[in-house]
Amino acid sequence: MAIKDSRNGKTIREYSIDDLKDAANLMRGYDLVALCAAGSGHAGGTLSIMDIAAALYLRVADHDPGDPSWPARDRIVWSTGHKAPSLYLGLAFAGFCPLEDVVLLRKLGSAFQGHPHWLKLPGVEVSTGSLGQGLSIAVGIALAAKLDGKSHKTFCIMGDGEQQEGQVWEAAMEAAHHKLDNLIAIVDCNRLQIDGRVSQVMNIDPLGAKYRSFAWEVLRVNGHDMPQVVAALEQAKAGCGKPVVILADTVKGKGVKFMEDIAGWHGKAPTHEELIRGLTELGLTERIPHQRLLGRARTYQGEVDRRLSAKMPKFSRNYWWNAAENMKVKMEPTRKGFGQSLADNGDDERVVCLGLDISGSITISDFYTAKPERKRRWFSMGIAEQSATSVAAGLAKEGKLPVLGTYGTFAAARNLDQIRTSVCYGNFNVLIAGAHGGVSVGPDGATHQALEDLFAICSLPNMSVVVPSDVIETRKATDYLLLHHQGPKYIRFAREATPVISDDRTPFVFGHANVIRFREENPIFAEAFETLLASEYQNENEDLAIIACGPMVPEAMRAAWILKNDFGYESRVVNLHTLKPIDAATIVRAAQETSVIVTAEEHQIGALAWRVSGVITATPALFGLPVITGAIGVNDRFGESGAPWELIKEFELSAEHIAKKAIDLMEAKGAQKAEKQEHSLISP
Ligand SMILES: Cc1ncc(C[n+]2csc(CCOP(=O)(O)OP(=O)(O)O)c2C)c(N)n1
Repeated sequence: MAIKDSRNGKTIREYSIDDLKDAANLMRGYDLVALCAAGSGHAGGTLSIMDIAAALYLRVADHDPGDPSWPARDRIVWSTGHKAPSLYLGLAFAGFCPLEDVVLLRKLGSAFQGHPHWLKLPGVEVSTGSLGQGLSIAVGIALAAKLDGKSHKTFCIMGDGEQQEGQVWEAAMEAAHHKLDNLIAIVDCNRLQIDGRVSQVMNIDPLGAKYRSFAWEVLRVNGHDMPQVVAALEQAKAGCGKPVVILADTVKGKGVKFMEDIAGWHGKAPTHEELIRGLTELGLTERIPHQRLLGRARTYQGEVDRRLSAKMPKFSRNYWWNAAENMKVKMEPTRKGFGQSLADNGDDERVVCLGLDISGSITISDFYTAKPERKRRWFSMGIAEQSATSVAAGLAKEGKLPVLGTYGTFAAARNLDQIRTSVCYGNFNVLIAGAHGGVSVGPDGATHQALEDLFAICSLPNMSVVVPSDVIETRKATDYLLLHHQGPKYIRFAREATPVISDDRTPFVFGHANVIRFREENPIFAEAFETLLASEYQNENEDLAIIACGPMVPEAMRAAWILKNDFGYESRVVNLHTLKPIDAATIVRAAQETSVIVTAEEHQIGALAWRVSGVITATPALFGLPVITGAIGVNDRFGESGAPWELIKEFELSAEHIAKKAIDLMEAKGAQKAEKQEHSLISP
């Protein structure tokens, strides 16, 4: 059992227990370097699982680094996708990829995505990141092995917080029902998750008894005692006629004292100074060439910067955010406006908030932070988006005003049927926050970048949808949706700090767009523009309209500035913050009065673009009128790891791309006009 040459069955290298201990220690050191170079990632959970990763990849699993898809290999599924660096280091130490490449973790274009993607790196068995799915995939792989009469084993690594996902238990039932004695689950029981102790966020104990009652064999080990870990893995691999789960007691942040057992180190990377402290504790400052590795990461980053800069549309000057002496803008994350509103309005006894283990980051915990007495109306649901959605429907049924939120992908896709049937069909007053929308989530990568949520959500009858453009508008939108709007409602906001383009006086009327016009350059970006409620706006015969939502509104404004300054074009920027119900009148006016429309959304193209096109094509007043349209958005592609603003450039979502699209459309408009004139000259 080990790393093999599949051509002749020979073991490439034998690892003794001491070798494994040493490898695990080194892997911890390389992990810290990679996280430090990335500037983000998950220190706590990667350190807690490292002994198991070393034992599995270097001694217990049969696999061949020279032939990653060797059919007889054991399969290892990382359901706990955020521990990807431990997977990468397992592969690197086993020889699947160069060890020094792992330092490219989370960088744009790197094989070492924030969450594992099997199509990018040989040896990665499946793509994961949305918790709770891996055990089901492992059941499928194990079933296939049974069908094909193969004897390899399937391992599945999960977290203890992850046990809160209902799908884990569906898979556990399936594994026992189908007598999958070739399936071995491993749970990293470090007793912490994002919001705190697992026992407090959503108790999963007694975990062993639960698996036993599901007809699994249960082994319990100290996950940092290498002989115990190896013995348990080997015992499980030998088989016992049932699926086996190894519950490994571990310490989050293991090996680095200042990280150990601290929830705050869940999703945090060490600074350079912390890296050196960590490596010193691990006794690795001399053994790991950390400076050279960090240099390699910087060189790679330099190449990324050059490539992105080369692909950006060019104008007479650099119009990027805060690049000029004037037009300065303040940046603040839109999500903060959500928390501010919950803090402001939470005294209403009807308001109840549901925590989904990402509460600080999406600011939903601001509901009770300054007013602990509100905690009785705070329900921690653990990592269980589907059930929480239906629970919210139940609360609403009884007259409460429930609020729940998590990453947009998990708040609007994973639980879509629950939103559809429990919430929308019953027309309940549930406010769902799709946080961290768009590619600007950054280095977590594709699995965490909600790019399709608005398609499904906007299609649901009874649902209202708001995508506010900045932190202030997010607060106003939440104020309205929370207390005044009847029925299901979805608010989508971003993670990254984005330009603040409004103030308290700026109008926000649900269902009614704003028109924003560039007037003249100003020391303050927002003051260079005038914003009016669309229904109060008088036509100024602009050349084109840019219809945008969310943080693409500031980009559209910047595009209007570029278009005026470099090309003399006047643009009508429409902030279509309410996607549903859509402000058809404002769209129709923009089409009639400008005849050129660019849409801009941080989403797969269509949530905004097709809804706008739908209004245009269905409006009799526009029949036969030439309306030229173009769309800026993600073009039928999954997201990627990278820095937020890099991804805005990579996915062509910046003001520069909007301006370029507008120029192309203006050329088309000019060509159409010329053709018409020619026609009228020829045919008297
Ligand atoms: C479906 C889903 N919901 C939420 C998240 C966000 N998330 C990432 S890690 C994590 C906590 C995981 O806790 P645990 O399984 O205990 O892992 P560990 O503490 O060992 O890192 C959460 C909620 C996610 N990745 N997937």
